[in-house]
This record gives sequence, structure tokens and C-alpha cells, in this order.
Amino acid sequence: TFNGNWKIDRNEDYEKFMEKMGINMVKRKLAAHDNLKVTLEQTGDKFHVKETSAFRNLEIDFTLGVTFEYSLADGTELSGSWTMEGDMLKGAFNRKDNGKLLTTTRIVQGDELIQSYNYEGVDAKRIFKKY
Ligand code: MYR
Repeated sequence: TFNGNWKIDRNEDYEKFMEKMGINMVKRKLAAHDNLKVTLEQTGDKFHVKETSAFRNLEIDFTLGVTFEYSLADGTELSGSWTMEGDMLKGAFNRKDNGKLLTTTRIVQGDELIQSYNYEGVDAKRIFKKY
């Protein structure tokens, strides 16, 4: 289950990914240490997400398979959806500014939530632990 309070533990290739996303160095340095916390609450095919970081606090509701809008901390707007494949959440989001695709997955492995990202051939991971 994805339910619970998750706190960022470590990143893999996240700065490279953000660079590909066009985020400047100062923001990348800050974002690499954003103390991201995510609370996930799944009820059937609906999710309630609380996101807390050095940048902002927000709450998002989405339904699997239903397109919604999401803005990154730097204001970049995305539109897309999550679906469930087995035990994996798979997200496909398009940037509104250039139409390019950002894909992401979430999976729980052991006591960790692993979120993977791909944009224009660059992969990254953010790995969370329960708190
Ligand atoms: C959620 O489920 O938490 C809300 C929807 C998330 C949409 C996709 C997230 C992509 C985040 C990419 C971070 C990139 C920073 C450059």
C-alpha cells in the first residue's frame, strides 16, 4: 500500500534530471534539499496527496486514469494522469509550455517509496522513507 507519511531520504540523478527540465543551477541546488514530505491516502481509485517542502504546501486529489493539472514548484504546468499497473503507479504528464512528456512511477519496495522520473531520456529517482 502507498498509504502513509513519506519523507525524502535520498535522490539519484535528480540534479541531472532537473537540468534537463531547464531548471537553473540555483534552483536545482535548493530543490535537491527541499525536505519533501508526501502523505498519500488511497481510497479505491482515488488518491489524496499532501505535499510539503521548503517551497510550498499543497494538497491534490486525483482519480486513477483521469487527467488533472499539476504545477511544479517553479511554476511549470503539467497535465496528465496516474494509472495503476500491478503494484506500480504510472504517471504520464505533458508540460503545457512545450508539450513534452514527463513520465514517473511510484512503487513501494520494503520500507521505501521509490519515485522514478523520466524526461527526454534522463532518468532520476527520489527515495522516501516512512516517518
Ligand atoms: C502527486 O501525485 O504527487 C501529484 C502529481 C504529480 C505529477 C507528476 C510529478 C512530476 C514531478 C517532477 C518533479 C520535477 C522537478 C524538476
